[in-house]
Amino acid sequence: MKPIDRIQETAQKIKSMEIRGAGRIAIAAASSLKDFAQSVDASSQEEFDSEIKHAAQILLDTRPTAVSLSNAIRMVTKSSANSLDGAREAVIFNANRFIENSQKAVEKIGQIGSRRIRDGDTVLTHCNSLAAISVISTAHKSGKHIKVIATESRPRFQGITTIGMLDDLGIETELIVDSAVRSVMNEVDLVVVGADVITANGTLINKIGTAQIALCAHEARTSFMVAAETYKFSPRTILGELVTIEEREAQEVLPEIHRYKHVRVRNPAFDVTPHHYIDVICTEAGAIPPEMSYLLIRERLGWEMEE
Ligand code: RI2
Repeated sequence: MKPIDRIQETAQKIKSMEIRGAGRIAIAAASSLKDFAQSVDASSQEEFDSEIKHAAQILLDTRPTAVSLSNAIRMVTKSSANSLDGAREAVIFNANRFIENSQKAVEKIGQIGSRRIRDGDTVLTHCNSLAAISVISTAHKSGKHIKVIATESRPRFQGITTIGMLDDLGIETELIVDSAVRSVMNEVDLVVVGADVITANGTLINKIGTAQIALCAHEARTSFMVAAETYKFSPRTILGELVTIEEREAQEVLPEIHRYKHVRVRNPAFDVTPHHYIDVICTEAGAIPPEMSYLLIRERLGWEMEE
């Protein structure tokens, strides 16, 4: 298979959600760019740079919301090399560093976030987030007895992946339909969710249904935690850019849609949770109030976003 075909293959897997989860798509993009840099033919640095740019664009065009993808690609392709070999090595080095840091970040988030879970707590989670599961599993491994309530997360049922992972770890779970969140909220001590994007003012963009859960938690005075690596924060929102919410195909919600003449299915994959419903964002750089997102972006992700 040609190097660019392997990029196309990874892009297709990200698009179809065979590879999914904001962190996992970022790692997949980094690792496929590394593989591409190692194998693509180029006779000059200019040619190599333009091949990498082309490959990066194919990966970027897969899913429009998760900023992890564009942050990962920016971090992996950034280089000040002035030779062909140097440019190749830079991509390989950056990709390895990104993947390693990202795995370490999930571990660190687990250590930080799990301090907020007490022995005997009931934790509610939505969708399937490795960062959120790290918080839960670290609490469990430290000997705290916890119960997890997981939503199904229609239409793609990522909640089933979550209960499978927690079950393998020996953690007791209860599965609920998404609309049962209010019915159980009074039994919940803490909600923990992941993030697809966090904006400069601490607004969260995450799996559809998250905003309703946050609203419920707020009304019930239940703590709401976001677990997110720092590369889930969006530098472009400092420049005023709005986050695009991915709208996926109708068949995910209603496979028999072709039977109806006057029905349109709406299938936004993500929704927007205002920062005042969020108690804390646990990152590998520490637990921060959402209002500190602007500073975190400046400090960790920089300003130069024009490229
Ligand atoms: P981690 C997922 O998106 C969910 O919205 C989840 O909360 C988020 O990515 C973060 O997941 P999707 O790919 O990076 O299922 O924490 O649409 O694993």
